[in-house]
Amino acid sequence: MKEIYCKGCGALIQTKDQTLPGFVSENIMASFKPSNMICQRCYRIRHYNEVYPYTVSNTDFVQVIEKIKKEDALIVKIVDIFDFSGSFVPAIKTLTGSEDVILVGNKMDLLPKNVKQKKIINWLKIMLAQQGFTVLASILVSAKYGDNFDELMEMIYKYKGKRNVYIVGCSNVGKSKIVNQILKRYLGEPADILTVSTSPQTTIGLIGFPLLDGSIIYDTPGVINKHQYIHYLTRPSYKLTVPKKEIKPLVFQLYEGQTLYFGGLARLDILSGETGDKISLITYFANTLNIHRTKTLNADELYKTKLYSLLSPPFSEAEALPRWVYHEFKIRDNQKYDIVFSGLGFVTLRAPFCIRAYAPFVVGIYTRLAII
Ligand SMILES: Nc1nc2c(ncn2[C@@H]2O[C@H](COP(=O)(O)OP(=O)(O)OP(=O)(O)O)[C@@H](O)[C@H]2O)c(=O)[nH]1
Ligand SMILES: [Mg+2]
Repeated sequence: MKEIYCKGCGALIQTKDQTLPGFVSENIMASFKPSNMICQRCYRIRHYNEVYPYTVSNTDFVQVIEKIKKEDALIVKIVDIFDFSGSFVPAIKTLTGSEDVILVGNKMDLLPKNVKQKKIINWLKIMLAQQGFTVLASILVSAKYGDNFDELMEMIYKYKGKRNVYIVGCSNVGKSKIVNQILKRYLGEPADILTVSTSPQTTIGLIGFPLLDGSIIYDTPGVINKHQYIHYLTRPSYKLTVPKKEIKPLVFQLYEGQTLYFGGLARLDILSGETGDKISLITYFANTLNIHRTKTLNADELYKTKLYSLLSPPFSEAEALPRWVYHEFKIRDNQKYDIVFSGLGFVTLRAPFCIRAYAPFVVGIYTRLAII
């Protein structure tokens, strides 16, 4: 029998195992055209917002890499602008062997409206230079609202020549949502074709669509980032940590010896501040995440007694977050920095400062020059 692939996620269609992507019943198999086949998993994600247990592995992505390596293609590398380092995957260039990369910072709708795009693009350039990574061009977009898509398409056509285009990047950065926008806006598709979800590993296989000149644009499975909180939280908890709307920054005046808790998921202690003991700090987290201020002296006791209630999510012991560790940042110049809790959010403050940032050890904590 000819192999058929799911139109929503690219998984190989099969009738044997309901627990795996690509499953359809024999009835569905008999009554749908192969080109319109949607697997049960995609159907349930789309219509019931269901989540399937996933296996955390990069095998799907590795298969894609093998294919890209064999051809001269244009790589459109997507990063989540809200979690640049967590979603950057520097190895993509070496893995694909391609020099021709366009960098797309997606989810710009989450950044506060007063932030200048030019500033973020400049910041991206500095980040790329630090990674020793060169790109043909960079752009910010919002796949949710279609912002800057005309410019993105112009860029793609300008640089691709006759080549195929691969949309690649970390899982959950919005690759499929970007391709859906392209299909709707420029290729006459009436509705969203590709399955999109808040859970990682939604897209399983390569899914290609012809562009106007006959070359193919491919959605691809994402690279799994094991440092995301999603692997430790239930879905309701995780949803509270993911920003869905423009982030409202909060300003805190903190003193030496004060602590902020970000739900029960991360913590920041002020050891010493900019002008002696006081520090002005701005937080950028999902508006649904509760931020609680306390004295550092009381912080451990508060965590013991109020985790799952005042300090939540998580909401129960079932959401067993791995052991916490802290990183101490002592910066002496007078530039503005972000302290980033990968996949959760960041705080901005001006040096000099000495702070401790805590999170479960699997979560990346790092500092960078302030993005905003
Ligand atoms: N706010 C906002 N959310 C977005 C945007 N683009 C994607 N998302 C959300 O991000 C989540 C992941 O989107 P997908 O398109 O499934 O991501 P993906 O990169 O294809 O993920 P995989 O298929 O798992 O590799 C979904 O909840 C989307 O609704 C955007 O521009 N803005
Ligand atoms: Mg996808």
